Amino acid sequence: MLFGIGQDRETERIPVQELTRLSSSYYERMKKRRNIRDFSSEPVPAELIEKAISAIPTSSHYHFEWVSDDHRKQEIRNRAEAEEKKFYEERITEEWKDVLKPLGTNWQKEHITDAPHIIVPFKKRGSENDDISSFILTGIEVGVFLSAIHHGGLCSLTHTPSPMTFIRDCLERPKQEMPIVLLPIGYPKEDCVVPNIHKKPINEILVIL
Ligand code: IYR
Repeated sequence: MLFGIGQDRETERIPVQELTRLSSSYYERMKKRRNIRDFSSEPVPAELIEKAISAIPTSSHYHFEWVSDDHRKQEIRNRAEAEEKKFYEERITEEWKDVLKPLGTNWQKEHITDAPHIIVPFKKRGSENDDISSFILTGIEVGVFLSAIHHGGLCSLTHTPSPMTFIRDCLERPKQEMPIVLLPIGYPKEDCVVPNIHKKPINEILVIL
């Protein structure tokens, strides 16, 4: 049988009032998600990360690598900092300087070794035609993962060293896989602060026709 009702498919029609409550509660929770850069080295329950990975839809477009080993994290940090140093000291444009100013970032990337875990999603390269869609699909999977991580009370950072192909070599992944983002996961340091920036109001990002 190719199709079935699916034991794991949500089939129950939830009353609208309850749906409204659930969606407001999701919104209230998600609006508190922030990228953090100051991670505590305190261990986090591995099952929270496992559950968040399990929440991602299964697909053949991606591979996730989970790094907790201190030596590997140090190696990734050294290589990321070498790339970022070139970016901040040589390649940065005036436009990028303006974008990054409120974030206060620089080439130093303590979060890679401070955070107890690093997750690296890889997009698997297919034929030329499906390359863009597999980027998009992997991005969607990363979004589901980040939402689940936040829901589980953990913090994350979407770090995109550029270029980041070195991560593939550090983790000995095959050439047809492209790392798309580096995600430190953990608890915030006690004195962790985030930039005082706000999400755009919905009417600035949405047009209803
Ligand atoms: N890769 C640099 C610059 C940078 C890029 C993005 I997209 C950010 O959201 C923040 C910084 C860095 O990580 O410092």
